[in-house]
Amino acid sequence: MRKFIVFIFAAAVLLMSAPNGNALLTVPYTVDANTVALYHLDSETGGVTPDSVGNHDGVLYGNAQITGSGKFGSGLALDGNGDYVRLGNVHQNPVKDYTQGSVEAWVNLTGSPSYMVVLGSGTEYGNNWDDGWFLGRHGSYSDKLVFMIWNGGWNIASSEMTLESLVGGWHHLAGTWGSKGIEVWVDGVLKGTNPTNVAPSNPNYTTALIGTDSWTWATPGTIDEVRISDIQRDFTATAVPLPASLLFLAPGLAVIAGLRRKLKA
Ligand SMILES: [Ca+2]
Ligand SMILES: [Ca+2]
Repeated sequence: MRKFIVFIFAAAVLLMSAPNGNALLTVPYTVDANTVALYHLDSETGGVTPDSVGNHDGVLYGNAQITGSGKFGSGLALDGNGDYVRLGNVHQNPVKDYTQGSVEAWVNLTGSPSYMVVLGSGTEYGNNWDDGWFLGRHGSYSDKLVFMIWNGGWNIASSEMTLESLVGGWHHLAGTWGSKGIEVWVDGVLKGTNPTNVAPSNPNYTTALIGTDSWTWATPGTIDEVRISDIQRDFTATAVPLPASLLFLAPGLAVIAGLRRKLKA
């Protein structure tokens, strides 16, 4: 009997510390205190898709459309040529902390062009000057997925993963900047860090863009669940504590075991 109780207790402890994956990557996000903008990309009205925070709705351009095949519900389908969503400057109106941040999206790529931007910011589409963040591939630098921050030049964190390895199927891509340096994440794994603690140099950038940048470097595929935050998010697959009520399982099972012994006796 004592051995049984020890076993149940050990099982309960094991359950409590078991890695359940990052719950943040298994369900759509909800707005929290650090959410600057959040796009579920589930709907659009008159070519405008809502920002769940409510300050910066996105405007669809080109053949961009909301289709039923998103990561969560519907998503944003882009044909890789002239399709994108314009968000405006999400760090103004109201002013948000720009010294640190995170940008992220779910992406199901249908191709892997040499120059491709999932999330970018800077001047207007077609004006050929990025001065914010860049999550994608810059063919002049490498064939890898990178996250870059502009501050008089690009500060690059490389995932060391080719875009080709990410084509087909959903992947969660994220970049962060701040005291932890510049980070690039893929599917809840930190793939690369540049230790430079630097923020984008222009808080008055013209616009953030989904699926492209000012150079019109387009992402072909479907994008979903775009979130911009004013902290460095941690996307690590972390243990999710079980409810404390499960602690009572151990003595409960022990009591049941005791009753069975008594019945047998
Ligand atoms: Ca969605
Ligand atoms: Ca198009």
